[in-house]
Amino acid sequence: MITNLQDIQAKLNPLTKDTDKDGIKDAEEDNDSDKLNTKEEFIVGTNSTNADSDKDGITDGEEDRDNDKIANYLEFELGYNPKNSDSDRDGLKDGDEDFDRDGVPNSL
Ligand SMILES: [Ca+2]
Ligand SMILES: [Ca+2]
Ligand SMILES: [Ca+2]
Ligand SMILES: [Ca+2]
Repeated sequence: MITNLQDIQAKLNPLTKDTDKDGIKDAEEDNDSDKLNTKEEFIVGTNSTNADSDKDGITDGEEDRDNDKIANYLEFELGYNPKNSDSDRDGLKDGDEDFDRDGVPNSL
């Protein structure tokens, strides 16, 4: 049996090389400058060579795939799940969580 994680890692395996030899692995490259690297685009399900995969004028990084008021690229930065509006399943949406505990929700 193959788990989702193993599946993802297997597909990413070829991306561990550094094709353009700039010191950044292919998986970490952001080829289309949409704030998501290749690995992140793979996780979100967007095109790593197109900054606006669905052509709606919003770049893949700025899209909010799970409608939790946090842009995809920020979800990765904060360690949230870009495909789950409540990553820690505590009933509070990621955008309503207060990551840095400054009394202001993430989305503001
Ligand atoms: Ca993209
Ligand atoms: Ca878009
Ligand atoms: Ca989320
Ligand atoms: Ca939560």
